[in-house]
Amino acid sequence: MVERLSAEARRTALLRLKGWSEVSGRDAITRTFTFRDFNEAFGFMTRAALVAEKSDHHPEWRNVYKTVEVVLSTHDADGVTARDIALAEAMDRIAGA
Ligand code: H2B
Repeated sequence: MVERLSAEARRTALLRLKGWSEVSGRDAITRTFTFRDFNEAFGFMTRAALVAEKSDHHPEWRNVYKTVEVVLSTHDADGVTARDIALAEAMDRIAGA
């Protein structure tokens, strides 16, 4: 079982993750990615899904045309853990951010 990050550790991690912020009222982080078109947005989701499945850590996300709204939280820990930070970093890399 992974441990939830302390508020301090989460803040430090978020300083490195540009574009990501805390979800209000919930221990989770969020970022909305905007691409040029649906094709790019879905390509991002496809590649991120492979990373998620391989690491057995899955996003909550919503796609509307060229935007992908992502919320990351570790359900087993009921909060943000190092797994969410690692997936956020992988998503940023995939998006070329
Ligand atoms: N994804 C996320 N975001 N949080 C989890 O706690 C989680 C997961 N747990 N993916 C995994 C799957 C768990 O349910 C399986 C059984 O390993």
